Amino acid sequence: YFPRYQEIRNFIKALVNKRKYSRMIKIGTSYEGRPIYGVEVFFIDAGIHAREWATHISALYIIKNVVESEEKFADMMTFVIIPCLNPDGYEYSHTTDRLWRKSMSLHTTSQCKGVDLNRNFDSHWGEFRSEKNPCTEIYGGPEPFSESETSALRDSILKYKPVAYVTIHSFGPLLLYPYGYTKDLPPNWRTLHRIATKTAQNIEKVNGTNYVVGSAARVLYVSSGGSDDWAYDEAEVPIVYTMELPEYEKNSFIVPKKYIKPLITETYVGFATLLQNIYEKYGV
Ligand code: 0X9
Ligand code: ZN
Repeated sequence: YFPRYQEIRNFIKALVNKRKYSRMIKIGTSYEGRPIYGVEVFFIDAGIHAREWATHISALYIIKNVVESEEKFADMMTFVIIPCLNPDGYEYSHTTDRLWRKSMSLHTTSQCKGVDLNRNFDSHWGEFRSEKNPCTEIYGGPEPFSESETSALRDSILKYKPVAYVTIHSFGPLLLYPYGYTKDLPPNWRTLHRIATKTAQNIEKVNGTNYVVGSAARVLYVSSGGSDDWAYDEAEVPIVYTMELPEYEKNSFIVPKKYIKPLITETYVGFATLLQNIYEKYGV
């Protein structure tokens, strides 16, 4: 099932209490005042877009496995996993509008709420597939980092300087590396492509899901202001992916309950493959 935000909070609190090495961190506060939590345990976020419910549960499953595993994950790397970057939007998608995408902030005299958090980062902000009209689904906000949620993520990435940043979205299945704002490829795209291809192969072994690998702008569309491009260009994180989890009904964010287990299982295998490859390349 799909937990409400309070349940997400209780779940990770109970998990981290079991282990000495992991603790819960608060990276900031949402517009409506909800604390945004992560577990300090590679840097992953989920739920930038409220309605993408496949993402929150996948991140929770990764947290659970990392914390409970007998493998010495914690010795390999420090993890920051944020299961719900947009708690206000997530709650709203439960209570009021299942297909809500944005944050819940109100900036203008307009009645329309919400900013598309994945258009609000300071990377070619407002240039492509981003709207100035607050009533649209892809409103980029009044200025870059106008949102508490995106600022919290920015500050946290700058603080932890992760070697890898994965942002989980839906739907795909796609494993995308920068750039989103241009069809040009980034300097280390061969490495990014190789690791992504291995990851896709391992995921396919689980349930046969076929991830398509490539740059966001080439495989999906050109859009700017995304967290991935900002992390790569501005925060200089060398390994960056946007993972678009599979769709289970055509063009839908709805995940029928019977697919939850196969989904979180294969996503975890993807995470483990990425981790292994990143560790081999950058681990100490
Ligand atoms: O448009 C987006 O923000 C992402 N797709 S979604 O359907 N989940 O909304 C894709 C973002 C890919 N990255 C960049 N364009 N930077
Ligand atoms: Zn998304």
